[in-house]
Amino acid sequence: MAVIAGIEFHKVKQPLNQPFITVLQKVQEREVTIVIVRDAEGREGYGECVAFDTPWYTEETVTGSRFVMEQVLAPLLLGGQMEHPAETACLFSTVKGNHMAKAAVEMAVWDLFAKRQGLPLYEFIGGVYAPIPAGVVVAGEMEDLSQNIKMAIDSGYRRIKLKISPDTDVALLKSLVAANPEISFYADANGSFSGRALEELLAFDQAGFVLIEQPYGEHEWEAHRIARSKMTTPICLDESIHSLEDVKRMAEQQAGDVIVLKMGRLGGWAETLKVVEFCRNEQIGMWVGGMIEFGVSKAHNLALASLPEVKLTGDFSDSGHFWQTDIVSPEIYVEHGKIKLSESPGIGYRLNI
Ligand code: OSB
Ligand code: MG
Repeated sequence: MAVIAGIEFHKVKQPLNQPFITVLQKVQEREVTIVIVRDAEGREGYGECVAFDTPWYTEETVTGSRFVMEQVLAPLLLGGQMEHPAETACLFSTVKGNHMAKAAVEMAVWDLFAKRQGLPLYEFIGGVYAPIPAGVVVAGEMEDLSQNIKMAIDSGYRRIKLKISPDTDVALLKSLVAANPEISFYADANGSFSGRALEELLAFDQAGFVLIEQPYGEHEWEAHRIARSKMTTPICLDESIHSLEDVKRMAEQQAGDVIVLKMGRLGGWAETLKVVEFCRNEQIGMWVGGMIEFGVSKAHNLALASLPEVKLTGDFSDSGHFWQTDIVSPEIYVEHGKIKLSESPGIGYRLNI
């Protein structure tokens, strides 16, 4: 039994080393909220809220999620007796939506419980100790594309995700993919083929991508079903997947082959673990997505990627990719294309804020 005796929120804001450009937004600076929960013995658990400044990726925002965490979720959490961190999601069940806010608080509680048991988080959730393959998203200026790919490869990355849209030069991408046969390339459209002719998407089918992520809008199930039936490249859904129900819908409607796990979008550890179990049983491919996040969120993501069912390489760049200095120590770093799991209790990283 544990009591959550305290909760704190800290603003973290840093410029990115390089702008991160998608069809949805150009991100040059990142603000997140770090959540710290405490038990009666003074142990701490850490979470990170990955909502953006404005609602361009999901409806949530930094300001709105901070309000929900502080004024709505914290009172539901504080003071109650808990036997398992999965109970957090039950405490929040009367609050609609706000998945990123819920996930951040939940993450902190799961970290705290793992630390109470003296277990690394990956072990607490049933993961396996193994180096996690790194993956980077090249999303800078178009004219720097070849150079950025080369730099990623030189840094040891063997999985590279490129952002695509109907305006992308397919021939250029094809040649870059063909020139680097040792690299797994993913393509992410962030819904940009919405309302466009199917042929525009089909032009990317023979480009050599391992998968194409979210060609259409989050609610465009039928468009995804049609694309999947016409393409050989697997379709992967990101923005469409907010819950286990959405994954079931994808399976029923044959609207995709693979999903991106993002704890913030799914509402936290409890829902994410249900999704992982469903996907394992249905043989739906999974990988862990990134949110231009700091080390706290990344450490939770690394634990998630340690589950043997999560077989595809995720968006795992090192601390230095986005940040001058990360907020965790030690920093997260990539060695020979892999990231080591921390064996310290909980997320296994100290917080420097
Ligand atoms: O669509 O996967 C996405 C970042 C922010 C919002 C949405 C997405 C992304 C990324 C991952 O592409 C970037 C990363 O953190 O490595
Ligand atoms: Mg995506």
